[in-house]
Amino acid sequence: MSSATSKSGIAVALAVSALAVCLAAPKKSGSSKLAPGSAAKASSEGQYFYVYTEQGSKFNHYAPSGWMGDYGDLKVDQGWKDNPAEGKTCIRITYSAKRSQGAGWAGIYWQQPANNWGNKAGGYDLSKYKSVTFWVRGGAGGEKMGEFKAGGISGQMEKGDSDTATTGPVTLTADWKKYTIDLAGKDLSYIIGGFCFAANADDNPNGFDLYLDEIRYE
Ligand SMILES: [Ca+2]
Repeated sequence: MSSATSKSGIAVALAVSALAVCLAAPKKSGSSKLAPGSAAKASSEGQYFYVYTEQGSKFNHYAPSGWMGDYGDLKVDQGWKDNPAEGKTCIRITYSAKRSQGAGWAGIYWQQPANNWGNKAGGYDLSKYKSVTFWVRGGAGGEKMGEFKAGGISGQMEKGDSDTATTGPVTLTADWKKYTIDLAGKDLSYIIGGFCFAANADDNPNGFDLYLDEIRYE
């Protein structure tokens, strides 16, 4: 991810983030089984395309393999059991802000297949989905994220993402909140970078704990 790409993405997203980011109360997934013979609607698993729902779930797509910037400042636990948004586990990402690689920022791309920076075939056609949503909270509240993003890997040998959308800067709360990135009008025909977050050390000099859950295309 070049800084130029990232900054232009943030600038565009700032204009729409007020509309695109909506907050909602947590809801537990209930069974919504349809009676036999009713209209052929997707099951609760089928209507969503998950980046992450639970540790080891067969519904997970993409791998949190694309560590960027000060990757030595990051730790990832995909099976954090304390206070997930839904189910039994969420993701905890710890950022130390120690500038291990001298970049002053760090982030992670969820990729398909793992470590795909556009240098190998992969990805998914997500054209039928209208948004990507996720639950997020900070360990203390007040953590400043540079952005959360879908797509945006530019591609090297093969091809990169067909489009991108971002929240722009987000300040976290200690309580779970659901964010929605509107994907209307986006070309989602080839997405190798299903989800991404990035934050910088200047905004978070003491680092942070970041929790994510139920990252999915809807
Ligand atoms: Ca979960």
